[in-house]
Amino acid sequence: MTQYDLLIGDPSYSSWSLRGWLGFQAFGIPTNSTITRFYEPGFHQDLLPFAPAKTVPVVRAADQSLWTDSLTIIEELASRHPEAGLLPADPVKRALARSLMAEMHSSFSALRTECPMNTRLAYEDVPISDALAADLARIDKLWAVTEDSSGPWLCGDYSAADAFYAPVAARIAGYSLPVSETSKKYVEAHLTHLPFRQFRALGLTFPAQETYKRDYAIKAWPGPKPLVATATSHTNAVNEACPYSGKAVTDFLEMDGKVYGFCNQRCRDKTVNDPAAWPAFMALVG
Ligand SMILES: N[C@@H](CCC(=O)N[C@@H](CS)C(=O)NCC(=O)O)C(=O)O
Repeated sequence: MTQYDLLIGDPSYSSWSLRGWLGFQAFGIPTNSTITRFYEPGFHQDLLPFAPAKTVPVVRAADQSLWTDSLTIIEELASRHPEAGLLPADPVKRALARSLMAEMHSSFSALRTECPMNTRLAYEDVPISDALAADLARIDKLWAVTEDSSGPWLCGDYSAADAFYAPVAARIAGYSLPVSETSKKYVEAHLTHLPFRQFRALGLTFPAQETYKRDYAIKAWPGPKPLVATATSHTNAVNEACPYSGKAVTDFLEMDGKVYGFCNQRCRDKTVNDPAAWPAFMALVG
């Protein structure tokens, strides 16, 4: 039994949900996640068990505490699971991580409004307003800390600060926004980060919502090109148990001439969308 029930919005569009979801997924903390969709009648119904929350992400913990904001989710997880490494152990880096998260939480309104997250599509030739240019200049300044870091991340190892900036990276990639070479490398690190790819692959299992589409020239998504896999009606799978749940297989995909089974359609489809994003599936492929 998981200790946490997490409700998130559509993974293609819900940037705050990406932050909350990464707090669990990128740090190996199990959760029972449910996805709800905006602009659909079920949204308010799905929120009821989390009352009085009115936005996602939101968590109900086994102790019945309610975490109604992505910053609260990250801070609660960091307090309850210090071993998971959401925040750096080093006090100087931890203060930096917290400062970066707080600034993300309270700033960048031009970027948020003008470039809503949409990981289904990438655009080019997007107009840059003065306010957006100012947000991007500030982001370049903040992300310059990666020049002193041993790896690609903001505070040493991947931390909650990086989870917080994942949707910013998705927007910069998706709208081809002009940033420094250092920032480009940081965006690239997010695009290849497996939990980020998993969230995107999960989003692609839902139908697109037109309201998020913008009228700019479309280009290919700039992340790694997924391996080629297709859903199939063939049932001669190499595995009897689903790589994710261990349950009996009912839905199938074909890759490199072999058939693999899953215990439900969504898990099959998220794997079709980016097979290499899912280590449990790739372990089966060998
Ligand atoms: N500050 C909140 C913002 C949450 C938020 O605005 N979530 C959006 C989805 S990305 C939402 O639930 N919108 C639905 C609504 O406002 O009705 C957080 O960090 O979690």
